[in-house]
Amino acid sequence: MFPNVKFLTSAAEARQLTPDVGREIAFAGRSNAGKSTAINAITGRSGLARVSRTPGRTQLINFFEVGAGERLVDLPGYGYAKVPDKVRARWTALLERYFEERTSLVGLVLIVDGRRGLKEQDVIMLEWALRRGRRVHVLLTKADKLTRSEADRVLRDTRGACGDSGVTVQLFSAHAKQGVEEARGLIAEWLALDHGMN
Ligand SMILES: Nc1nc2c(ncn2[C@@H]2O[C@H](COP(=O)(O)OP(=O)(O)O)[C@@H](O)[C@H]2O)c(=O)[nH]1
Ligand SMILES: [Mg+2]
Repeated sequence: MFPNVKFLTSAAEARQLTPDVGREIAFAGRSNAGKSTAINAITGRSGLARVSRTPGRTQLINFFEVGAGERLVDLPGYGYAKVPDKVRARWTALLERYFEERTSLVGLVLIVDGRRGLKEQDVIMLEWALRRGRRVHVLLTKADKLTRSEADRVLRDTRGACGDSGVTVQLFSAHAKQGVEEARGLIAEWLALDHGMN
């Protein structure tokens, strides 16, 4: 739990990012994958990141402080078909630059709908993070919607797709409170690491 979590600021462009000091962990995923719900469950604050019924609306990078110099970052969802090409291109550039330049970024929590599995854009995010030495952990969400064998299969397939990259994968359900402690523990561990980038 992160009982002292508080909203810091939103950024629509690179110059609005919070100062690049301390440590932060980014959350990314396709629109509707369950990112806001996962952030709320992990922090233990139900209203923190809004759970949207209209995917693709949140086009901002939202920063939350969980401790002194420690942040969780809610990146805009991707994969939403109705976003105009120009908007999409601008966001791709901002996110790529964020992953390229952000020295306080220790790791990426990639939110993937367990019913869909890893998609091309998820792999792109994962590769942007890995390229600059960040840790990556995948949450396969909505596990409560999967049968045991479906859950086993998506876990195995996702781990297989990640190969020996060091990426870790777990099943997660905010609704069934499955895997929440595991995700929290990992985040606390990443925030405590001396990653030597700044
Ligand atoms: N069954 C189930 N539904 C979930 C879970 N997490 C999120 N959802 C639903 O998935 C939809 C999208 O969730 P949201 O957190 O807004 O996704 P985001 O667009 O990635 O931020 C909402 O209707 C949520 O209620 C879960 O663990 N189980
Ligand atoms: Mg959201």
